[in-house]
Amino acid sequence: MTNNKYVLNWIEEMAAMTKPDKIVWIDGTEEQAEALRAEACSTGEMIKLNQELLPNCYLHRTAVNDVARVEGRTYICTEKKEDAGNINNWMAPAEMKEKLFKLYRGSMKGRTMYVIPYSMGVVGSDFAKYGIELTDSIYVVLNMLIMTRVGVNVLEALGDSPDYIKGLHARADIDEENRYITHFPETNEIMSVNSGYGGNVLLGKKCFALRIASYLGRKEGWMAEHMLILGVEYPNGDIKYITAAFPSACGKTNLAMLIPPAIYREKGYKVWCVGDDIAWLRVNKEDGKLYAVNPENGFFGVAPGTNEKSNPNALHTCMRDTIFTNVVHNTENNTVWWEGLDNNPPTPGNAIDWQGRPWDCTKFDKKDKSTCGAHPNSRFTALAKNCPCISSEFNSLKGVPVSAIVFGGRRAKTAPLVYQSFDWKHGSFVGSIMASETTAAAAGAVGVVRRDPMAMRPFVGYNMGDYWKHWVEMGKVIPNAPKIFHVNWFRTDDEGHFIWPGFGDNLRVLDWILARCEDKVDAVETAIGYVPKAEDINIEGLEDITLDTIKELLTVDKASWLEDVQNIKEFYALVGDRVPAEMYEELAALEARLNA
Ligand code: GTP
Ligand code: SPV
Ligand code: MN
Repeated sequence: MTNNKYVLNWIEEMAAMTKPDKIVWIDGTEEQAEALRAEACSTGEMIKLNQELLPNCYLHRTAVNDVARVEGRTYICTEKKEDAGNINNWMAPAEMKEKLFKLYRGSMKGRTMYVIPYSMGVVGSDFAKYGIELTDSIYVVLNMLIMTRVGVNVLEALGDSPDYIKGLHARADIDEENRYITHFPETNEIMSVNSGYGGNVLLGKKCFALRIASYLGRKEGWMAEHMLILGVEYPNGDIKYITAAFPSACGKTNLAMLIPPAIYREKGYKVWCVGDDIAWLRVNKEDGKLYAVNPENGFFGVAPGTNEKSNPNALHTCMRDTIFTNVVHNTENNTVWWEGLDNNPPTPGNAIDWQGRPWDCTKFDKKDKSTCGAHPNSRFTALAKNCPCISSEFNSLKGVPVSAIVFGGRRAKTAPLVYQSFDWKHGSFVGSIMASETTAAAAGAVGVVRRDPMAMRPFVGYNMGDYWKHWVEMGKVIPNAPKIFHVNWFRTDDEGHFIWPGFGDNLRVLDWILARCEDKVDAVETAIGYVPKAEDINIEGLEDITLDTIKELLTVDKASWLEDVQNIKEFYALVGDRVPAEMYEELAALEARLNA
């Protein structure tokens, strides 16, 4: 399919090491995809679901030990350790490759190596970057066909150039002790072994579009961020765009596809989704604004909790052309189910859980995750073009102009519903001090507060301190920079219930944010930033939420913030000596304001 010698030589080398029985090039045609689906079904790798209810939908179960990203086994391999920084795991490239090559050697014997030429971004656009993933997994091929733009046209666009990201994935033995997700940003390489799960193996996503791309962005003067992109359409037809960075499983997909509350819908408000996970941002020379594109082609969304009320758009998106991973199989009608879909789980005898065992929904206990039918990090892989609210700018070559950047985390206390930073530098600081309770999206304990700067802690492909410096520097070259905000949908009351209704009602907060961007509404200056006047958050039509609730949600408790400041100091010390001076200035200023 190509004469590019950089591509051909590399594939030859990788095949000589992994020893596949054959090599198949993925051309992006429907015929080839269909043949692969049939093959995967014949071996049990995938299950074809009810084609009347769920046309072109399939179910896949991963190994029980392989259900989420593994941050402890994710490495940034730069020549110098300082360039990866203290937040990343590091190993010297030569040492890591020696270790990996042993695991790869002969690992594809008896198997097929698939060659996937793919593009992150619209093929041929200024934003686009190309990659080739070699994998021995049909599941990976079929997911990449949804999540990225795959095909011969990518190779045509690449031509004779060596400028592509090399990705090698082998399932090997799915051995968690020898699982490695490794990145070589200095040589544009990604190597993944012993996993078959999502972010570990769909190398275009977190590995390329965030870890490698963040490194390239710094080198080339742009940004790769863990952000959704949405457009709010006003009754007069104006559309304003917002990007938002929340940690994994903290609400990006939900916010990106939100349906406005009735009182907004009746007035004519609409929300359009441009992306739900990753944004690539560049300064536009003509108007000096920051423009965003979503480099992906689909959604790899969290299934549990997705329902007709919380996220109808996501639900409709995954009613066709979708691969479900680790959800419940309803064998009565050959469909799928997950916790929080509806109140009708498949009855005992008709249900297979995510581990492939018979599942008894009557034994379900909210407090015991082991009784779940679907894994808490079970996912759907669905095409963006099937989303009812996909933006008409989804395939735009130049992207959409960003009015506001929103950071957010899962904080039971401390962080108010929303606040605005004083300026870009302070906004970068606000991003750097983000914290959130951990979720099931990564292996490890759930519900522990940890600092997750810009929601990028697991995804920055270089030194975190240098990344913050890049943020500060970008502010100086964006003449019409977006305003920066912070939100928290997850404050809880004394019984641990979320106070704010969230989901569609989050538009009420976005409405205030955009009004601030247009200088249409006042705010109260506090130690941490500008907070809304309670009466400026529209609560019309909300049951149970009064002006007092909003006041409570907006309180800034100085004592808990001062506690946070101590924790931030420790975190900055951990990040190390490349934390930019600007961040320490902001931290000192925050502490002084809190003590004033
Ligand atoms: P990744 O795909 O892992 O990056 O996750 P994400 O940030 O896209 O998170 P997603 O939108 O899938 O939401 C994850 C979980 O948060 C789901 O269980 C949602 O039901 C829940 N959630 C999302 N938005 C809200 C909200 O506004 N309020 C509350 N209380 N929960 C929410
Ligand atoms: C995340 O964990 O942020 C995800 C899922 O979006 S994964 O692709 O597995 O990283
Ligand atoms: Mn994500």
